[in-house]
Amino acid sequence: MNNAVNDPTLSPLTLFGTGPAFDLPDASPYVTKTEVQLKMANLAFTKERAMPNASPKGQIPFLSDGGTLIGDSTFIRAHIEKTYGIDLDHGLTDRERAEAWAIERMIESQLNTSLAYWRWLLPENFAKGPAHFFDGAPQGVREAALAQVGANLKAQGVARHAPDEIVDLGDRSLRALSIVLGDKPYLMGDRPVAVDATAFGALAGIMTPFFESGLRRRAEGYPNLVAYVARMMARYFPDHPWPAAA
Ligand SMILES: N[C@@H](CCC(=O)N[C@@H](CS)C(=O)NCC(=O)O)C(=O)O
Repeated sequence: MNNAVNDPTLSPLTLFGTGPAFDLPDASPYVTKTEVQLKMANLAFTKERAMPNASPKGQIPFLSDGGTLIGDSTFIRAHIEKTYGIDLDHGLTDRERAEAWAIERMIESQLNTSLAYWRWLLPENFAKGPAHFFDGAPQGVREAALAQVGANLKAQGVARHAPDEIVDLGDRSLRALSIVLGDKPYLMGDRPVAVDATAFGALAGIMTPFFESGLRRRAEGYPNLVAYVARMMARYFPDHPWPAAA
């Protein structure tokens, strides 16, 4: 799939990600974020599968805009806003923009590391999920990738805690999101803005019925977050099957 990066027959905007997996529109919360932001921006794009090593930053997502590659979801957002004159936070005050940025940083620096922990370092989740990224790869690649993710999560800090501590820390972010959302349809009000894409990617990734985890159970304890994920799924991925909110 990597050679798709240079395929001139692709439309000017091509998003490279993992593709649908784990009962999600994309396995990666970051790819989901970017995919939703491209939809929010009303930009036509195609989506292709790629491995992280095809990306300029060694991670997915990355975007090709007429052959120029942009890596990292936050820089992709900045690129599309600047290049196409779009403001994904249109209508927000400076203070609301600052709050949205702080919420996004909480999700990506904290909640997503907990998501990754349960997916990769809980053996039964790894076996049914990420292990299959390496089906067909030479012997030893799967084990090396798992060791690398484990080392990354230890360096980041999350994997130094006990499992119940990781759930408790993740729950603090879930609770914060639930309180910020309140009874509004979207995090910052009546309309979805950029941070909703980030939150949706993370929360759907945590709540997918595909994986069992203590974090998923905590997330399911926030009815407004459950309804929010269902609302975002119906809006941006209307054809994707997803459990209806109670
Ligand atoms: N800061 C990056 C994070 C992206 C990220 O963590 N992507 C993961 C998949 S969910 C990845 O490509 N991991 C492979 C690696 O780090 O080697 C962004 O916002 O795009």
